[in-house]
Amino acid sequence: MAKLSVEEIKLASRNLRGSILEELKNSALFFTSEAEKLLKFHGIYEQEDRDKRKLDRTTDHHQVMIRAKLPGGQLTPEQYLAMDDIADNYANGTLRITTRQTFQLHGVLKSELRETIQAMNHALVTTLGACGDIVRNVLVCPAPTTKPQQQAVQEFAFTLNAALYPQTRAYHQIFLDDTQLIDDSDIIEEEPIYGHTYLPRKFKIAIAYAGDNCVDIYTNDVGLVAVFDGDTLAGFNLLAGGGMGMTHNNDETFPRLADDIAFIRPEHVLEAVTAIVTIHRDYGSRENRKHARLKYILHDKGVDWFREELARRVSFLFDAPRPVQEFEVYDHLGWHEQDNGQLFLGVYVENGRIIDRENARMRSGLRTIIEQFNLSVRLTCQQNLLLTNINPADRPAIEAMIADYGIRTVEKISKMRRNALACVAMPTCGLAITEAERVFPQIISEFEDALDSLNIGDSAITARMTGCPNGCARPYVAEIAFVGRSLEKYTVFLGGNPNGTRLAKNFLDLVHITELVPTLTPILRYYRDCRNENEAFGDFVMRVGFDVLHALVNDPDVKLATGD
Ligand code: SRM
Ligand code: SF4
Repeated sequence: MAKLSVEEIKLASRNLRGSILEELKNSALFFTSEAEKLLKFHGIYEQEDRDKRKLDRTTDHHQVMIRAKLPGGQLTPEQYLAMDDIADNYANGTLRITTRQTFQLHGVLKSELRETIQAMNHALVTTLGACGDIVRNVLVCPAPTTKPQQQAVQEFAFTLNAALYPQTRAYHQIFLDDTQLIDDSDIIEEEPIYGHTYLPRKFKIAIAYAGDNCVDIYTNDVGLVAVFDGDTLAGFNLLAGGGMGMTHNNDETFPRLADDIAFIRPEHVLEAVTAIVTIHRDYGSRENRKHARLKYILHDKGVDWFREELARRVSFLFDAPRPVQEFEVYDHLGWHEQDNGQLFLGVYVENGRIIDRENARMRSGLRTIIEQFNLSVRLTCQQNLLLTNINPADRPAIEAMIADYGIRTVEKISKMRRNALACVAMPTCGLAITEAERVFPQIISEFEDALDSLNIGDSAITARMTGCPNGCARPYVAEIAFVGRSLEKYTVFLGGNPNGTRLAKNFLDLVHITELVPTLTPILRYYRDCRNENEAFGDFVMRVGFDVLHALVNDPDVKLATGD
């Protein structure tokens, strides 16, 4: 039988039901490919442990990854502790903070999938819409605030999440409600925004405060940049058409930064964003999934067309985007005062993996601190975590516990490590061509050695690594990026800027993992000698140009205007 397209599967699925329920009841170790496609909408990816598969091809190694949907990355202490329990009871004993402010669990078995989802929902953590062709987790700057106007900005993550939530009861019926295991084929809910085939592809929204790009706003399908008049929230600069994913050797796919579209008032946010979602629904390609993101509509039809189409779909007039201050990126790590007299502590989590290792028991440490001091948690888009609402009197005790558990404080790591991001890649990601999360700490150590030997160890260069070109760690806005290309080889991108507002460019292809840092070391030396005052590495790269840098890489002794 011919394989169904994703569009056909969605259409026939009765609002994302398909055969998931029947398949959950059978004893097969994995799902059919149709069910697997629908499971994504429920926040579930079927995967295989690729390490185990390599070692033993005679045994089945299927498992699932589950992604929570946590607007703004916010968790109560109870929710954090529940997720920590679930990681032990059903998953691989780790919690993985994603680049979009939420948690993933890896290694859950099909036979325990329903129980796992139920345990999460019991803690009021849903997974519906965390993946799939739908609006994903809505990002917002996680820094805690009690200022009403700043809170209002953060609230939009919840408002948008609720308004763009799918109406289907499939999730509830399949995973949660034991009394409803009935044939519900006649019950098809209205999906007023999505329709029965949902969106052509995923759709991502982020909210930032003007001046702080901690959410990488320009890489989202829709970005909202909060603009203040004094203390009052005046409205938002609306951005559209950002995205990172590309495919090697396919020029029709490319990373793209969002365009500045308009300035809109707070009361118009919901209407404007919903209208953009419907533009994607109606104009996104249903034939070619590689060309189905909103960014390609903007690229193909142009920003003027997009503005006109948006104007046709909303009931208000919008203004031109307002000029705002330049972005910086605050990672919110370390100790900070909240504006209510309490403190928050940003904890660095290497590549987002909360795990107990021999000399650093981060998972146990965080669990104990959160439990003992009843701390709420916020996850960040840099894969870190904020412990919030800390009584200042508890600070010494928390500091002592952090030290006892071997958790590194931000003062103890280099600026380069602090800024680094890597995607999950091996062994769970089915699309990974190379390693990322598991090797990047070592690559950063090599960078640290190289920078130290050049006496520029305090350089805050932003470096990111992904195991394939899909761009899950947003590599194409980093100053240095390594993107998995073939076995142990990477494409090197250079030239993004520290505030995430410029795309990096393809600098070198097929560089072996052992050669990544040695290849770039002559450029780091040249940077040390020839940079302007306070010039960032990415800005330097763009100023001197790739021709010069290629010459340097080909012959590190080439005569350039260097100091040594
Ligand atoms: Fe991603 C697919 C992991 C953020 C672009 N991403 C995947 C899958 C599900 C692989 C798959 O389809 O089988 C990965 C699961 C790996 C695993 O084992 O856990 C995966 N993506 C991740 C996470 C966990 C990376 C991380 O290390 O944190 C991030 C989860 C975010 C979340 O909580 O929702 C993650 N993915 C991103 C981002 C960054 C962002 O959104 O800010 C991007 C680039 C932005 C964008 O969407 O353009 C991104 N992921 C992709 C793509 C390429 C999409 C495209 O337009 O071409 C894929 C492949 C696909 O969808 O076909 C993908
Ligand atoms: Fe997997 Fe590629 Fe995303 Fe990394 S960038 S998690 S390898 S899909």
